[in-house]
Amino acid sequence: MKFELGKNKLNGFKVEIPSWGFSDSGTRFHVFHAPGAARNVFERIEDAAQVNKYTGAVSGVAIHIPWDKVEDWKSVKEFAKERDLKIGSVNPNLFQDEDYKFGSLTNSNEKIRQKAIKHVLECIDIMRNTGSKVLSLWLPDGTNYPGQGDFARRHSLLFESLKEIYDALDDDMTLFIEYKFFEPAFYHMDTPDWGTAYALVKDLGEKAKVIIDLGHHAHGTNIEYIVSILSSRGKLGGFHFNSRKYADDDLTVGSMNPYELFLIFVELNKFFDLSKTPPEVALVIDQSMNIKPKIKALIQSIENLQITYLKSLFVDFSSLQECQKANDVIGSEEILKDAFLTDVRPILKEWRSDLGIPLNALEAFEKSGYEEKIAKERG
Ligand code: PSV
Ligand code: MN
Repeated sequence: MKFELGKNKLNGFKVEIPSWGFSDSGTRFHVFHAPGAARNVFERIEDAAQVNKYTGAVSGVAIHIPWDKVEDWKSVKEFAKERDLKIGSVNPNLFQDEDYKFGSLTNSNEKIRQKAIKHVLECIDIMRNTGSKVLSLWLPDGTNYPGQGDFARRHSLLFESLKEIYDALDDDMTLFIEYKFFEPAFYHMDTPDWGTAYALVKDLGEKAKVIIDLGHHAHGTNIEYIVSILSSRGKLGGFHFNSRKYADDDLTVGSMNPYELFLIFVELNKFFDLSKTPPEVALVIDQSMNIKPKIKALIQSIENLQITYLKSLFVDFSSLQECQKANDVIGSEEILKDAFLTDVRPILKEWRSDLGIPLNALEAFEKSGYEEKIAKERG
């Protein structure tokens, strides 16, 4: 029974992958060159199509502006469509400009604030031209030293700037606010946590929601709790999936803490049907594939997500509620563990076979020769 349900759910379970995942990346110490790394948005979409070919689970490609900037956005939309893909969320970039040294949307200089707002408005135009419905905003603003800025004043400047952006959205567009507790600023961040992000999106209005990046919390933060509260208040927009050991490590989702990822899906299932199209929650991967081959790393990430999602479907919720009512702590935990320890890989395999895609995605992609081909063509 669960076997069939699992396969049905996988049909609609789709993940958005980041255009920036296909380009050269590194640490703050060095950017590594990967043979065949994509050099422009078209090559990134081409590579994303490969991930889709071997997983059957890509909903679209998230883009970052100006990294993906082109003159003719309609051609990008067409190019993606021809490959059965959509342009997903549009991510403005407020962290790579000299002017933003002391902040972007919160800068005390009106001209710089306007420049930042203008950039985000340009992103909204790109959304119109590409058919994207989500503006996904991460703000690097903050201060490094006590006394450097006035928290409340910066907060109200931030709200004013966001209001201008929010008012420019079309009715069917959503604004996601992404929080992060540190980096690039180290004394305070202007959107450090889900509480601040929640206050902002609540005051902005219905079209604003919070996006959770799994790498953006302090050690020990209970992320599944955040998922539950934001969802119950109708303010969870989506995820940036990755994994962390220490900080914002941007490692492969599920690689460090598979149980935490499972518990997040357990909470999500209480509020959303993750197999619905269009998705009720945006499931986006935001990783840095510095030392792994990029296309393979994304195939592996999607498999990790599919497996975790399937496991979460095995939770016996009615028994769990009974145990909770009876304060049966061990019983409750055992129900979760039972689901987590279920080997769901046969379901994934059978689903793949039904779909007509190779049973072993990583092996099939490796044998396809695509990596060698792009290494030769792209240098
Ligand atoms: C910031 O660390 C972040 O998570 C934001 O989502 C950015 O847009 C992305 O990383 C860029 O890599
Ligand atoms: Mn992110």
